[in-house]
Amino acid sequence: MATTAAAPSRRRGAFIVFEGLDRSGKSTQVQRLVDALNARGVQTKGARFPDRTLSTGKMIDSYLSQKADLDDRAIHLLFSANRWERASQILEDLRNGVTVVCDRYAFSGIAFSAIKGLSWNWCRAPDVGLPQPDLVLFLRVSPEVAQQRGGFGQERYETSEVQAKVEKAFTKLGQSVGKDVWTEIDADKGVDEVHEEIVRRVEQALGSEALDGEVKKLWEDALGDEKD
Ligand code: DGP
Repeated sequence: MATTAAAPSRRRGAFIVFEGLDRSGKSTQVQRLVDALNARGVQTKGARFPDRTLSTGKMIDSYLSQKADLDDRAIHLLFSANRWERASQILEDLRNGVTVVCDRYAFSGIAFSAIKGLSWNWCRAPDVGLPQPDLVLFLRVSPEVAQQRGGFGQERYETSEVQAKVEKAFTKLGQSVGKDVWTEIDADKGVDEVHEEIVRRVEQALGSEALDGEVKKLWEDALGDEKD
């Protein structure tokens, strides 16, 4: 009797997040990774936060371009809402086997608000339950190299003082997230060298057994809620 081979189970896509300071080359590397993965047959989409095309994104854009002032808590919640606006689309793509490469995520959310004196737990709460990245690539750039790459623009947060504080916050975040997810890339190196290093790390993530299972939820245990 002929045996029927079991249908191969479809792996989900990987959720890959880039974090880093301004001038770390994040946006260039995100685009190069999306192109490289698609070229080798890994169906991949790019995403970015803040997503200024969404309704919350328009308010965030006014805030960042200093056309509007908002309470620190209000803007924090708007950034988080901006991520939630896209979350179901990201989840759907991942479940359909599409890899998503995202320029900034909830780690920026904590870093940029915590430096204003808001508590870490308060900052983290609105993002609890978002899709959890399989890999966070933190592009670390030294202040000297960042400066050589060009000055800051006119946006809020684009000062050396803010960037130095944010860098410290990212370092603390990386320690709390764990080395299996958070990985640092030396972004002082040239664009091609950084890209090659990123591809190496991403290949490992794409081979992980985690992609046979469901997408996890970010900081799921953080609130310590009683489960019904
Ligand atoms: P970008 O479009 O990647 O240049 O980001 C715009 C600026 O917004 C950048 O200075 C970092 C900041 N930012 C990104 N995400 C968040 C967030 O969730 N909360 C806050 N407060 N700032 C953020």
